[in-house]
Amino acid sequence: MTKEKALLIFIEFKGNIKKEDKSERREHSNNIEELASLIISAGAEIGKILRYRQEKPNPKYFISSGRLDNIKSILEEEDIELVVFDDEITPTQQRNLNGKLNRKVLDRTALILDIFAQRANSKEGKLQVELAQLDYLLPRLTGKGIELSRLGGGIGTRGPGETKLEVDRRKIRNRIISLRKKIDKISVQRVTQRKSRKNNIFQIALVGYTNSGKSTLLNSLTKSEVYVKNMLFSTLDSTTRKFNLDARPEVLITDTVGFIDKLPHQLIAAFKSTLEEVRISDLMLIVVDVSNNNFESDILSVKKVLEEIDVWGKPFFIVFNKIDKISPELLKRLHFKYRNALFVSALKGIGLEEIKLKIKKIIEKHNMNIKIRIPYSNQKIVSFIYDKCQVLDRKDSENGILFDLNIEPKYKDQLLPFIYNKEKLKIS
Ligand SMILES: Nc1nc2c(ncn2[C@@H]2O[C@H](COP(=O)(O)OP(=O)(O)OP(=O)(O)O)[C@@H](O)[C@H]2O)c(=O)[nH]1
Ligand SMILES: [Mg+2]
Repeated sequence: MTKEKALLIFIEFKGNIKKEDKSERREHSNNIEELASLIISAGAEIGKILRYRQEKPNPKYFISSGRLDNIKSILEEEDIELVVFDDEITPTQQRNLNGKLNRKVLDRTALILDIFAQRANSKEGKLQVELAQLDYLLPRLTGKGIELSRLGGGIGTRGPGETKLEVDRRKIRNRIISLRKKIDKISVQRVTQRKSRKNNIFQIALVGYTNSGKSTLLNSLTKSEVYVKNMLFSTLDSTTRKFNLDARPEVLITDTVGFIDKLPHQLIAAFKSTLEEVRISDLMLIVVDVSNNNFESDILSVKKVLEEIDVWGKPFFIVFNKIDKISPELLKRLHFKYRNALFVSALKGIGLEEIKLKIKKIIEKHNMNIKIRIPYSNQKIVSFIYDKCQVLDRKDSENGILFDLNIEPKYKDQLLPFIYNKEKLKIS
């Protein structure tokens, strides 16, 4: 199948840029690269890139109307069938542009939704993407039906939304309600499954910008084979693996969907249950692609999403990944600037031991250290200790077994009666 050719339109609004600010300019060129990767990840190719500056969005067409004729002739000359804007355009602007250019016109949100629609594999992933797409489509429906449908298939018309294009608003609303119900049901099943997992686990979530190397890191740390690709949003579903750390409690690590700047709110809402894995985690590893010039603004975008899903404030540390791609000088500077972060290459296996060590320390800090004495007659509690706690030391004395333990705070009450000497006062 031949690829759709896209015209990428990137508009800088004068209000947002300082004229001679180089770092801002660099950020903008990076944004163009990102939009281009989104288009390629969606399966199209870049026909042409247009970059404009304008005072503010035109209410009717988003872009200044004087440019439309020029754009129209470019579309014809270059045989381009798709127009993509980096910003979110309103349903009215989208309709007006469709009419004027006679091409499919998409914004960044539609593009991201399309990529998600192509990647969704699991039942839950598909339902979530359909929900997000319908949420996006609903305000874009006109009484006459949708302009997109008469412009054929391809990007922006694909996925679960496709067959729904002709149905009316009421039907779509009903479908949205039914999708929410289905997603909630799966989510409840997952909670039950989670409860049945042993409850003495420490859960870690890998979070970060898309393509930062989360799945690669999961694979290297747990010797798994999760799908990895140099493409945006290769992972949509969460994968949880056991992390052999020789620590108590047992550690699980979860890889999940990546974030991006201006991640559509419809997707965040629809992926609530997938993102639940992040919410229930005890620790987040924020994975950052340090070889990307824009990595500092990537961290801010990730923080924004974490705030939006209400998990900012949870313990985390930053893992700067792909250090094999940067110069030793930059690495040195970053070490100096980010003293608490770790610097790794998930691909080359550099720095993985440091990650393990840091996690172990965090778990130990999260736990409590206690010394107890158990009478020989109480075998039940001895088995409990070996099952649930980390035994640092054991001595058999005349009056019972002396344990030096690292325990999770939740087991404190069960072990409290056995604490000996002054520690007893401190802990209670
Ligand atoms: N050079 C280099 N490349 C890496 C490293 N880690 C990951 N990559 C590459 O970066 C690309 C993205 O890796 P993934 O692990 O799929 O990234 P991700 O964060 O899971 O991405 P999404 O699931 O799309 O959000 C792949 O081509 C990896 O091979 C690294 O340490 N060094
Ligand atoms: Mg991934």
